[in-house]
Amino acid sequence: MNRRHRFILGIGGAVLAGTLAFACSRPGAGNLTAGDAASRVYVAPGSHDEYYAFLSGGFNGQMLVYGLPSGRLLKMISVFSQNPENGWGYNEETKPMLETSHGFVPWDDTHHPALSQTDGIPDGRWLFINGNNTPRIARIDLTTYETTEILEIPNAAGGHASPFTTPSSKYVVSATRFSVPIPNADVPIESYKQNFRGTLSFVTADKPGEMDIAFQIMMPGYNYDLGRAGKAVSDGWFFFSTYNSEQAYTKLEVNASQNDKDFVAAVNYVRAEECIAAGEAEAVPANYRHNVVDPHSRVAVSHQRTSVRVLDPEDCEGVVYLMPTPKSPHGVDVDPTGEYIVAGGKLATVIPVHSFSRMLKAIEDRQFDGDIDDIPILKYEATIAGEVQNPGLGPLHTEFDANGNAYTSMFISSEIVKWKLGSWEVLDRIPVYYSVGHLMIPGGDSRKPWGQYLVAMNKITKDRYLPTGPELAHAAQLIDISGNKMTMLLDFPTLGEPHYAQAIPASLIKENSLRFHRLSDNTHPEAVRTLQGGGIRREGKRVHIRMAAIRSHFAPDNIEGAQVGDTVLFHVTNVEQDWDILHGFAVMGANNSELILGPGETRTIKWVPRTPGVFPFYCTDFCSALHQEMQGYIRVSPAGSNVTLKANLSERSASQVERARNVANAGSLTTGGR
Ligand code: RUQ
Ligand code: CUA
Repeated sequence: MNRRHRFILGIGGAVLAGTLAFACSRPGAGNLTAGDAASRVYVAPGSHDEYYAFLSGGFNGQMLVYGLPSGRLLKMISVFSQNPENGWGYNEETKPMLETSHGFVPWDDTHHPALSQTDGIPDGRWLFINGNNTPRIARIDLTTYETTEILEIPNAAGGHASPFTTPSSKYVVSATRFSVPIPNADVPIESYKQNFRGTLSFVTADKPGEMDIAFQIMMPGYNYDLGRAGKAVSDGWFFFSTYNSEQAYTKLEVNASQNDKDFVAAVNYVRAEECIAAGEAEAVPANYRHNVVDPHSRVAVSHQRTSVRVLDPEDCEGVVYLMPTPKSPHGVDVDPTGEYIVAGGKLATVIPVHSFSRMLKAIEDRQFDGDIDDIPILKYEATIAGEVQNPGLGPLHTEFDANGNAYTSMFISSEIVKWKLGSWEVLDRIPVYYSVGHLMIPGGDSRKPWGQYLVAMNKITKDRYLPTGPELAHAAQLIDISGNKMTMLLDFPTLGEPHYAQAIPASLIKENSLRFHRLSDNTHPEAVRTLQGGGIRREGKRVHIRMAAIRSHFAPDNIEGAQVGDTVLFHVTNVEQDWDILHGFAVMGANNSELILGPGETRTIKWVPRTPGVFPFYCTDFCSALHQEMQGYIRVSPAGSNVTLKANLSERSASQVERARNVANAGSLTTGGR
């Protein structure tokens, strides 16, 4: 038995013997790469990748930017987790971004990146990402590759089916994974059936800085797993998968796997808008935060919100229907035409595909099988378009190419299966290593797939890389889907657990990338614009130091008069106006991280010195040949001392500064004012 087979036995312990026979007899297992795979992912030194790929960071709470086809990691964008690498959530400007109704929450679990869309096609303006644990949605601006806005989702617990955008980016959504008492209350857990409910939140997304809950729809107390907007023919609808229609609250592994079918909830959000306009929604008290970065000062503010509009389907006929779907569905995906709604029943032996036009007809003909909380249940036979037979085991997620093909990830049998929309026949399959969760095709969730590549995001890594102890990097794999047969091109390790990803041709967005922040637009109240612009002042027990950073100097760089018991705030401005010239700032003993300062940006670090002495600070980003000279001292005296407050400002003339900068730059590339 080879390693792969042993592995399948390991993970599939609960799976029947027939399963194993199937997995072991598949042709092609072990055929890792085809002929010229290396040259197809080779991006020569100095050349750029064809695609930006955005992979969520899972339990690291961040977003990762990769180039495809090389699989090179380009950046980690800080979102929900504090990041000492750049001071996100440590510096005073960004701390408000991590405020929630539970206080400061410096971590979350990111799952599903969603590119903004225009007319159902990714447009690369923004990227949205959900926080799964303390439900939140963040907006990342794809000119700065920074998080600019975070909205907390009230009346929810576990923001898993999120954010997934509508074709015009009018809304992104968040459905509660865990049903809870709404509003949350101290009730016995055994009262689940009476007291626990779910919510589907529609969040306005097309106005940067103004994200808000447009409305929530109250739902039965199930678990809501994933969602996709309708598009083209089904524009105006949203589809959510649910499981645990058993409403179990203990040992869900068994108790939530009883029913033969759970549901895909089809939500007509245009109808919801009508009902709300007619006054059918109720304004319910809620406590949640909206955090937003001011684009000019780059200082974040956290706003408290106190109410949310909730719509009960009882008061809005036609807003939600339930489509029975086998069995504990996970993914729900809509094909590029908007006609087919594909579910991934983790425990199902087929891939069920619903038809949007049949669904409309079934609604018209009232082909119902009763209702739940006034939500009609449609007859399975009335909405189903077809079932893919023998696709493999553990279907989870489906994406599409531009030629009418669908690709589904199979968790248990560790493979990607390609099948035809309409005829439902399996066309090809390729093993992946191991236990694939999501897959991603650039544009493969949109009206216009770019196709070409598929990324499999595998949950288990085992022997794919050099071992690094019990915890291994996660294993993504790049597959060429441009031909009839899929070909494995590349393994590339990822950080955290990248559940899902998005990708867009680099040519569409790379020119939008910002090179520096204009100092003249910097409205930060403590910004300095020149080397002489800094200073020091005392406000009671707070000492404010305004400081400029430039190659290769801080101004001021000698500070005296701070005392034990003071809170010292270093407001540092990087006064460079040049691409990729960053400075850092760190002071010894700070219970904090460093600062990293983009060109033209002001950041503040808070330091509470505990003992008298002289403490160095220095630049942490190797900015020039004289980077090691970029340092200074702050003197701290005992409380009540009479040492006067003093900060030396640069006495260097402009020409001296210029000379120092030329020395610093000697031999390195500068990019001028491009
Ligand atoms: S999930 S492996 Cu968090 Cu999207 Cu499906
Ligand atoms: Cu500035 Cu190193």
